[in-house]
Amino acid sequence: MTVTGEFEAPSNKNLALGKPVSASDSITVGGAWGAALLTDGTRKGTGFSTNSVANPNVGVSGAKWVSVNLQKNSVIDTVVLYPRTDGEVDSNGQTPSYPVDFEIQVRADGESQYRTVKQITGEPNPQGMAQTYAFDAPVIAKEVRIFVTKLGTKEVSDNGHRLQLAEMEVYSRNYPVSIEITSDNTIYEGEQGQLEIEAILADDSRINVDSISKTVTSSDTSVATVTDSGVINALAAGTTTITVDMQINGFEYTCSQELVVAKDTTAPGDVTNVAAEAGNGKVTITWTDPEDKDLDKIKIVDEDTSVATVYVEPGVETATITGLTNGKNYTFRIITIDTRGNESEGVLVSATPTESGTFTVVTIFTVGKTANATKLEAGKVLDASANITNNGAENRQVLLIVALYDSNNRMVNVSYLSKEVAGGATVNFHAGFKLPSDISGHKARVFVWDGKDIESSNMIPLSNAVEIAE
Ligand SMILES: [Ca+2]
Ligand SMILES: [Ca+2]
Repeated sequence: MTVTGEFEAPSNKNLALGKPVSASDSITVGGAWGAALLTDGTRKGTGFSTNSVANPNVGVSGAKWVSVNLQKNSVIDTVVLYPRTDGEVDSNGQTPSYPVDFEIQVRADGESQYRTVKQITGEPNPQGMAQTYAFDAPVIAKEVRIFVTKLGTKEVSDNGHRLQLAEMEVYSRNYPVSIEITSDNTIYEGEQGQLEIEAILADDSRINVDSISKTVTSSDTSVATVTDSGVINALAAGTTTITVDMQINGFEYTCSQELVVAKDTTAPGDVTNVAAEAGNGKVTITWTDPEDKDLDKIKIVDEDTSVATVYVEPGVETATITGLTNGKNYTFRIITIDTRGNESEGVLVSATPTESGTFTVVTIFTVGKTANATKLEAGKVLDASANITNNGAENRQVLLIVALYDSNNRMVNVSYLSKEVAGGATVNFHAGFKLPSDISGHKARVFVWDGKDIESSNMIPLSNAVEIAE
């Protein structure tokens, strides 16, 4: 048995045939001229024609153009233009109205601007012969436009110059032979991926064909689903086959790829730049998050498990742990967790909350005759006017202290007042002393200590310390 059939070679398919035509302007003369005649398959005789202009140098602003809409994104690399061959000639007996300076421009679906793929200047008279224009490389395009800035010679009997063509054809000479999925074939559970597809051309080069419409399916949608635009949602660990079916230039192409959805067992990186600042019954921890994209939470765990675990969202990079016991050393482990629950080893940080935030000290210093002094002066009298506020609710018996320290940080002079300060109250404390003749490396501090007198004080600071130095 003999089977005969006709196969159209992809490289010989005229993609413009029968497709809609638009133009800067065109004339219609029944049976002779009209825009539709540019793609009607008749390569001889009359065809498409613009109106006439007196000056053939129309430039960009007056450009004459004609465009074929291929109606879907296609892979193209060649345009063939057929001049009119109806016997009319110019004054030299040559073909009239064939463009001289022009660009071949293309536009893909969704693009607002045409882009130039070939520029032709000073095109010689075609003398009735078809002219082939091959691009440097194949492109994806839906519309193909001939954009003319200089028109050809005028027909003897015509009033002016026109753009006239008997036919326009568009080809994919270096045509797609097959398609291939080029995106990763492994994706983590819970993640989203984007399928990427390339066409392999007759000369083994490749072109990305993501912008050409396609049907994409997943053989096991419990493992991963995929949309026709190629968005993969990896749902559960396992294997599925992704199949792409697409039409390029009217021919069917298909390819499949096994996609592995893997469980993510890698924890995010640990936090960095960790610091802890102790407060009254609290510790404030700061850090820098790791860069991991799947970072879900920061978990702060007390190593003694005496404090409830705290969870912090990425980007916050700070947490204040409250309700802590003053004087007790706490060690916290700062752990990073990803969206799959993988936890990092963690980073340890320690701090001891103190009551130092119970009182607030605001002091104005006077040194000699200098009010609002900012530095000590040898032999002068230092006077500190301190406003001391009890931030707590309880009345407290405390020491209000002005102390002078030498360069070895030894207390060399001190004035203090033992006082009960009511909860919420502010007291003014005025104290001072004459500074020694040598004050190198000295500093004076104003602060609050726990206790009734210097001898019995446990020296636990209850306030900030205000300082003035040499
Ligand atoms: Ca035609
Ligand atoms: Ca991970």
